[in-house]
Amino acid sequence: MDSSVTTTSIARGARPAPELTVVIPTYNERANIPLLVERLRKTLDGFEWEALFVDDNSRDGTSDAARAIGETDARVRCIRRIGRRGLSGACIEGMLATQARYVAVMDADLQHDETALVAMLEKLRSGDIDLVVASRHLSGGSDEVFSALRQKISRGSSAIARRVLGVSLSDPMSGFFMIRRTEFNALAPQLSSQGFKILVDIVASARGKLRIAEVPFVFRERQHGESKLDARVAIDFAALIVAKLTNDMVSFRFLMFCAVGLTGFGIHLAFLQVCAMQGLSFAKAQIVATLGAIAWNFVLNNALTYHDQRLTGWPFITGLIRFTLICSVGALSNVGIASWIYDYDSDWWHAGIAGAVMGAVWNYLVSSAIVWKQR
Ligand SMILES: Nc1nc2c(ncn2[C@@H]2O[C@H](COP(=O)(O)OP(=O)(O)OP(=O)(O)O)[C@@H](O)[C@H]2O)c(=O)[nH]1
Ligand SMILES: [Mg+2]
Repeated sequence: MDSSVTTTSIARGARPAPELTVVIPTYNERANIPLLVERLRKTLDGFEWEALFVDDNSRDGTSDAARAIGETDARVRCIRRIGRRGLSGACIEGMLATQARYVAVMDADLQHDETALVAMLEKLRSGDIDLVVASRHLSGGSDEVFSALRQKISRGSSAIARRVLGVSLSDPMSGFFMIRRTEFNALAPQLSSQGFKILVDIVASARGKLRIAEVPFVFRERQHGESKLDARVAIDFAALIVAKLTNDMVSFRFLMFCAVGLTGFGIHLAFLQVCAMQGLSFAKAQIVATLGAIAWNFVLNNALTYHDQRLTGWPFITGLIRFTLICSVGALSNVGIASWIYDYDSDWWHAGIAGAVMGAVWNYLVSSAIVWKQR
């Protein structure tokens, strides 16, 4: 054989990619890391696999724990993300960072029964399946460790996902699944990095093109650390539904920004009322009310609309100043555009609404680029 062909096609010392990468998003899961790796070693003995932790700069040293294991076992790797938070984004980043033929996603807290990985892998190896979901709601599976309330919420949101998005899975809220890397790579540009429900997003974005199978698993108690689930997950889920229903045309963030803007309008009127009662001139009252409403909008947008990028400390102050400047320009453009339209169409409402929409779009686009830009 030609030696140049040999060296270029199979470089010396080359190690082929593993067959399976298990992507494990983590946030403050240090104590669970060695336990999980040990269980993966046992379960996946005889397979070519790797574990890829994607850690959002946990304060408890989760990434150090993963790397310490990786020093002696190169099958354990870690991506440390700085300045970013979010479960879906972490999963996507991990899944895009592998050459393995199959990619699984599972939680770090030992709630996902790792032994299901083998059944999942076998289904994908058969060649007829693109995605295997580990389900708590198939016969043989269960989520009995959940409180009655959480079971209800989980089942309710599953029903919404099935009905509204046409996702025909017994457990679309599962965070435990395995997919062919090529299929995932094709879908990745359509996925939202915000939110907690990556599986729903993958299945809804594929629009029936994925061949899907399910395997049962029993959901276990969290071993160490705390749950990161909070009320925000409901907002993220609503965001996902809106985005998928509108073909990604309408961003939920924008709707949220507008909803906050409407509450700001109410605050503006309330300020005017208080200033009038204090005997201020209209011009002064208008300035106070505008600044009050802008500050209100900033605080609410920071807490809700941009929860995943919320500013604290000094960046909060500079963000407020920037937001005030941006909204002042937005208010001027609102008046300018409304007056310009009024010259052509003397309907107050048409001109007023067009001005308000332009102001809102300006405020949204510019503030998301300048105030809450991804760090
Ligand atoms: N990288 C990253 N991982 C996260 C983030 N939020 C949660 N995780 C991880 O995602 C997995 C699931 O989070 P959990 O808090 O256990 O959520 P859950 O299993 O739905 O809820 P519980 O049943 O209450 O534990 C865990 O491995 C977390 O460490 C995040 O913002 N970034
Ligand atoms: Mg958990």
